[in-house]
Amino acid sequence: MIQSDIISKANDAALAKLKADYDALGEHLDWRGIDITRIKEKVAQYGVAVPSWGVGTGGTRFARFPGAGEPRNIFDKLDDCGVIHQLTCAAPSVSLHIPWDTQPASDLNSKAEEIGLRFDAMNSNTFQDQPDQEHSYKFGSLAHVDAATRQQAVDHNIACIELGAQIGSKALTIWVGDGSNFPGQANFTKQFERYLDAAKQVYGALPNDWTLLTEHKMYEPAFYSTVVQDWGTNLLIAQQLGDKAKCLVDLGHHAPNVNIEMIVARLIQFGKLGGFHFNDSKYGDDDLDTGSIDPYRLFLVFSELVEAEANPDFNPMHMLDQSHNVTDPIESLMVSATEVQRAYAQALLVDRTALVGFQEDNDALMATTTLKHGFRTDVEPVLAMARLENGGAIDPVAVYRASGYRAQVAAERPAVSGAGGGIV
Ligand SMILES: [Mn+2]
Repeated sequence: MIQSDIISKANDAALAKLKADYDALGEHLDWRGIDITRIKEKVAQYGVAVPSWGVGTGGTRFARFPGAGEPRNIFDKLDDCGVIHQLTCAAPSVSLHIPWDTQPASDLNSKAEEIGLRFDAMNSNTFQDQPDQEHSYKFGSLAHVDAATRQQAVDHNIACIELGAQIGSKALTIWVGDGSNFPGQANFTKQFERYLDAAKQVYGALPNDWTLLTEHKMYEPAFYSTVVQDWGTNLLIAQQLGDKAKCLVDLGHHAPNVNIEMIVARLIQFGKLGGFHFNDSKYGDDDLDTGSIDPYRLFLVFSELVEAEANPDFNPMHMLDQSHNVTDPIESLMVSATEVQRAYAQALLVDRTALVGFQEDNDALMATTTLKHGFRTDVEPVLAMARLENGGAIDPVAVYRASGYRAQVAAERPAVSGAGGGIV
């Protein structure tokens, strides 16, 4: 963790400017009928989960270029996640990936308690083979033609639930790579029937207060067809399984130009939006940093979420899921957590009464201008003030760099090989 005097010294130096910016923004929002304190309080309570695998350098199927001080195990990863939350106060939970992070529950719990983090959704892995595994997932897992392979995948998912139940998790996220690479290779209908049958077995093992999140992805690793390829198939799964099954929307898992915010609205309308994986993309599922390509789309997604906030039962899970190939993962995740918070704050600023009026009057221009007014507002002083008051850093990246954390862990954690592809 970062020494508190490093944070307070940097905050002291930046405080006068922040106060001036915050007061100016407060006055501006006051003219718009918005109480800045209310926005700050909502932002301060907002948190996004960090994926344990995100603190390691990612890679592509061509290469991986690891950075210094790569985490060696889940305990190193939790240390890095602790730094992200310490400085941003926006990432209070970590999502584990099994079997990569498998450790005794008591050890995971004591480490999480030591650094002040909680555990978010569990993630199963049936898209690669483990050394001790009896049946290969080369041709699929939950939808495999072989019953024993399907059973192995079901058992693995149930083991994820059992570990998760001991560490305070309340959800299992399933993403499978099952699909095909050639027309005719798989029977679409039979393959999906096998998937549903296996998923029902996993669902049957779910505790009552848990959610099963299924994640769709258009393509990769199967490049001709994928079993859970889009939100339509995902919704069918959630409807078939039951009330505890909901859809997870990964922003990178759609065709280019797809209207993701509208998919979000549809899933909300029918009570089937379970959660998000935030990231950004330019062409395909390239897992770029959240908000780095299309922050307006992120804002539009949050605009739908803010509208749904009035329903007290609406509580989707929020997680970052992106691959860091050329940056320090801690820096990327800190910036991304802040970008998600920013989109939320901007969406809170939209005058929804005025927006409804313009929609009813078919005034397209004023409706879109009203919506965009939220996006155009620089909310950085609100975010920074929320961080400061929660004990974080006004400028997390600057404090992180000044702390020397990366050099310190690089001295303790041996360099790792760059061979092999990373998780993407
Ligand atoms: Mn994802």
